[in-house]
Amino acid sequence: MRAVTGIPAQGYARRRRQLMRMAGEDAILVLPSAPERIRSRDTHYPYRQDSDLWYLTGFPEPEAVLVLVPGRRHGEALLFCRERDPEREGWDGPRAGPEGAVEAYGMDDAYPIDDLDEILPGLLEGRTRVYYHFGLDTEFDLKLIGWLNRVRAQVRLGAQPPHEFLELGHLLDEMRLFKSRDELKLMRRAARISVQAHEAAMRAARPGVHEYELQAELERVFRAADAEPAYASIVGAGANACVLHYRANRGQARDGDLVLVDAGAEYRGYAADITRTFPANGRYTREQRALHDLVAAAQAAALAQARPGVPYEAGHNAAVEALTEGLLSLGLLKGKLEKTIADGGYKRYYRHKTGHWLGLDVHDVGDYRIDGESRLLEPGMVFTIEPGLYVPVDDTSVPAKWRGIGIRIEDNVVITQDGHELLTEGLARSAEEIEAFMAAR
Ligand SMILES: [Mn+2]
Repeated sequence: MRAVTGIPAQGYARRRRQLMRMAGEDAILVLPSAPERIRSRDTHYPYRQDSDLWYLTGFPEPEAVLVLVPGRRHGEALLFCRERDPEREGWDGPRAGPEGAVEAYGMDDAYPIDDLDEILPGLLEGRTRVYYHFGLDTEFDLKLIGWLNRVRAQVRLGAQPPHEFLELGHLLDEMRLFKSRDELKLMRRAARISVQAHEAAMRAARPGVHEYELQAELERVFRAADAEPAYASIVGAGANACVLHYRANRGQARDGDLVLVDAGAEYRGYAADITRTFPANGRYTREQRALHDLVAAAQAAALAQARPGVPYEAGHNAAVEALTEGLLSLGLLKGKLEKTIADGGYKRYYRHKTGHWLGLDVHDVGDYRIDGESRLLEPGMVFTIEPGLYVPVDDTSVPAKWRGIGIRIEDNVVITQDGHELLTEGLARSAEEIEAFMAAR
């Protein structure tokens, strides 16, 4: 059996060693797989491995637990997983089994998941600190407490139970924030697939098209490239574009409507996250064009801040300033620039932040602020830049021609040694480029 993860086995081993080094010799780290979730009665949602477990093993199966025991002489990286079972495998597909976990996934040792109860208390005994992600999986939290209590019950016989419990994310989130060369290869692939998907949606756009038809175009391209949606694809025509997490995708684009598409592929666990807003008929109206140009200018202003040493928040601040300036000059807002920014007047049309970390999770892990201050950008950080403007359809404070226009432009960047690389390069972005692309379909 062969692991299909996109990262060489040594890459996972290196991550595990780094994590164990940070945790220290007297620690133990416990990482359960994501639980399977029932969709209805006896059918499940498509299974998605827990991002942390995936990051450290590339192991795709449910009912698994990774236990890292730094410095343990008989093996540091242990995986508990389902045993081979020809009868079950006939229904659900092949399992690695403990043998495969060692051979294909490079574990030091592996055991049947059913032995966890018996073995884990012994592994906890003598360790000072437990790293674990508390509160994510209540059922597993209780099991872990049970195993700890089993060790505690042996104290009079000389057992030493752990007495420090630490949030695993303190160590792991920081590692995941900085993408390696192997990870960036997968993220470029996810981005490229997503670019092609957005192009397919633009090609299929026309007055009268249903939102779900465009969703089908996007997801056809994802699946054809061995990828899947990294999150529920958003396809919002007309005023539906103003609903930030619109998911119904049942509306129909009329002639003259814009269509906002926020969709990204997940490839080997890594997400892309792209938004484009294009006219169903291929041509922006004057007002749509004015707002699209403004959002594009805000995105360019934020992108100019994407380089090492600059505070992460500088991008958002630059976008807010550009948007506010533009809204004032178009007459959608009234007042002075500084005051409209300071008192948040712009939030009437721009309610969200300008981006987020991107990786195994679409809203990836990692602190945005450290000791109350925006952290500085460093090479290897990947994030989105996604300013937008949304004029509510019932906003009577502005002329009717502006109402119901929602626009967002979102791209993905990685910080490099001397600036940034745009992962989503090549997809028509400005109003001009989008009109040209749609005219040439
Ligand atoms: Mn996003």
